[in-house]
Amino acid sequence: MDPNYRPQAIEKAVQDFWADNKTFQAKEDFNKEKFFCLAMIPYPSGYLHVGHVRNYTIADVIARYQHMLGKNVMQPVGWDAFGLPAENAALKNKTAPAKWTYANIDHMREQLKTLGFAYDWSREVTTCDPEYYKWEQWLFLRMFEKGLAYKKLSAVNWDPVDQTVLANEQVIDGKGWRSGATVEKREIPQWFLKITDYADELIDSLDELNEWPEQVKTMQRNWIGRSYGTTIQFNVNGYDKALEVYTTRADTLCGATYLCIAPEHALAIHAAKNNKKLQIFLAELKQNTTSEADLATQQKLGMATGFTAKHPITNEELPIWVANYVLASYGSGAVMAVPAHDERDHEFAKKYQLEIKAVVNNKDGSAADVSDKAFIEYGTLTNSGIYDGLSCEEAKTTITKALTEQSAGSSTTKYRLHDWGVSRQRFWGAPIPIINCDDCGPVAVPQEDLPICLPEKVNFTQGIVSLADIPEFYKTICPNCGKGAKRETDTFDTFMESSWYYARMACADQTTEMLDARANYWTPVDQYVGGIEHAVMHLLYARFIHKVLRDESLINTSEPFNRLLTQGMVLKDGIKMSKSKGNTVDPDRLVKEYGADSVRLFTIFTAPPEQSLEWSDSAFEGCFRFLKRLWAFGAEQQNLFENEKDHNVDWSIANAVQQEQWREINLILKQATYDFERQQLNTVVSGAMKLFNLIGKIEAKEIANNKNATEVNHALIHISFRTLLLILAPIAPHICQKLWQDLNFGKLIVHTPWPKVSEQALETQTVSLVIQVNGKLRSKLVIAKDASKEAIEAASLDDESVQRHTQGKTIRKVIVVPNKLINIVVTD
Ligand code: ANZ
Ligand code: ZN
Repeated sequence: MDPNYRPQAIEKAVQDFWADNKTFQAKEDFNKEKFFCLAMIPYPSGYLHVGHVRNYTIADVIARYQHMLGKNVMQPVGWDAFGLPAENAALKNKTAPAKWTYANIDHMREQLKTLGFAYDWSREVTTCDPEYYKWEQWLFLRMFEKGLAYKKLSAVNWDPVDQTVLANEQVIDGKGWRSGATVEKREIPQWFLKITDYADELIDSLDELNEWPEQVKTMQRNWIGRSYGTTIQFNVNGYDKALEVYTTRADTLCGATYLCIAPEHALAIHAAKNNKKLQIFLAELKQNTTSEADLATQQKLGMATGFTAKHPITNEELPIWVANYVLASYGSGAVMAVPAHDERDHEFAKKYQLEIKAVVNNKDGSAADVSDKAFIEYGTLTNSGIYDGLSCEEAKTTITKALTEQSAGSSTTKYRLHDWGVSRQRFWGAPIPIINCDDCGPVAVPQEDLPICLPEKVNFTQGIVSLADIPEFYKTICPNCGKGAKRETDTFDTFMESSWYYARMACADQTTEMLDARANYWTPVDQYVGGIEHAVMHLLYARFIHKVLRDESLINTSEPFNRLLTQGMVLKDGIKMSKSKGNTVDPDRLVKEYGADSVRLFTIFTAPPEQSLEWSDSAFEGCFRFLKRLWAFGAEQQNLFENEKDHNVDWSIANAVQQEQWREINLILKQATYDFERQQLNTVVSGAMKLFNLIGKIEAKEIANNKNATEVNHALIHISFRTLLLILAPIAPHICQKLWQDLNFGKLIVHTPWPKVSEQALETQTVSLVIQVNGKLRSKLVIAKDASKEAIEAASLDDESVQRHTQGKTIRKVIVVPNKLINIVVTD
């Protein structure tokens, strides 16, 4: 064996070996427990960055470990290939988005291959492939038929100069990214999926996802935002419709001193008809494009509408205001304002000098001070007539009941979640398979006409293109009445493609159905790995689509991902590595120079998977050196490994030191197994390094006149090196595989069963004692815990370094402090 570690040659040979043996091609096998391991597939931006490498390495380590547990593992890969960057690149380079995308995929595929991931390449999916999105269009039509997909007017960002719709990320500080023109909101008909039909299930079944990070589940719960409250109808003077408000604090009803409506509310628009000032105010608010999060903190603005409404309990007249802090899209777009007990209302009431009326006392019955800020806690009611003295909880139920009896309200559940808008006015996406007919409305494309393909020859040299610019694409006839009609020119949101690729990977070659029985065999994904930035949208949409697939009888489970790992970011000097910051490290160069195993080892060793990883050149070098030493040791001891076959060691002939080493090997193995299970992969590497140090301490040379000791040492070296290779194989698979083969351990390390911990070894009771000579530390003694005093004395006097200090001297006394130390007292 070459004593020098040459990762390039080793890795190439091992990768070829896996490919020739089709090692990672998965087959459905009902006799084995399946394990579907998947990392969120990449967007083919053109190059692999360190963040990708980390993501895919973590997943690969888990997949390989599961292989060794004897499971039937499938780890596929694919490309989330639609999206905006391809269009931007097309404009810039004057090439078609497809050409750019496929070239990137080819390049990145080769990059992935150099990292030695255990992928089943036969299941690769590419979401911009018509064979893929055909089934997405098909599923959409099933949803359309069921009423789960519908069209409604919805606002988009409109660039008045470029005459085009912009994606949110193309709007920079309210201006179009290319034209610089002020972006307007426009209402156009768009497609929506009724995810709200599944809101309750999406929230309730989070409780069953025991192997998801709590943080992700909390983010999903907040996103869905279920709240239990009361809707109350207020009769408006001089207006024929009651004003409906939604409140989670019906108990504070008697403290409502005015009502507030969103600027988009029908009553606001009605009131503005004969009110110029209000008209101008509404127009101003419309300009304001703040996000929902900022709305809560921005400065409160409002204007009275001139309308009033009757309080359902006190019969008082409450003024109705328009306010910028009321969202049109939540609840009914109207609130009853209780400035004494709601912070936003308090701020608003102070600003516009509206009445503040406290109706909740402190828990002890004393009056709450609401002069400076709202009292938002629960207590007991006051100033509320017959409800005085009730606790807030009791009052909520009692008041809601009273309102229900008066037909002035009812209890309701509200969600923050909206239906999923899937229309995009972009070119590079899957076409929505609908034909718009003036007479028949939106009509489904006949199934036999699927897929509706994106046109291939598109001229990107003149500027932004959308399907609405391509008559060859949209001109068609209505399948229903045969009249001339127009194809839908919107394309799907790219979250559509990423919502079901995991299922398609189980049967990627299926041409006659979306999913077949193999999807039921492989799904749910047992382990999903990806970034926390996908905690909500991608993971929520995929959970939704999975439930739709279930209700369409295409799949027989309710959740797509059993266990979720969200890996941390890769940082350099404390900031996120990114192209825009110019602080990236090129994984390609590292692989070429040091080999994939060093890159993988560094990635896993430097931080626990869920935490951020700080890039360090020196730590990286350290990983490379470790592998170099590992290789050199294997080469150096090649003879020993080749001749040492039998590990049926008789441990009773082993001495205490050897027994202790045997125990340590098993302890390390036990810890590593535990760490793999709890996915604390960094400490697996520390364990491997510890084990390697231990091996280095075992004497490989023949021990004179002690055949037993020599034999046991050889067996120990053999067993511990074997264990080390097995532990490390998922992380640095190439070097471990090559050593495994070259040192005659076997053929495929990934097919080797995970080593068993010897419980007997763990029970071996030894103690470690310090040996002093005249009070000075001279050596250490490992000995059986139950060794007699005489045996301890004899063993310590036998110790080599002790003898150096006792030679030629008279031994006066040997003091043994049990489990601690031995002190040998000598005089000249
Ligand atoms: C009266 C009240 C009194 C309220 C009080 C709170 C405290 P969650 O829990 O998030 O569902 N609200 C209702 N619709 C709104 C809208 N479209 N825009 C802004 N705020 C709206 O929040 C429900 C509460 O948020 C409701 O309860 C309402 O204010 C407000 F002491 O009603 B509350
Ligand atoms: Zn028609």
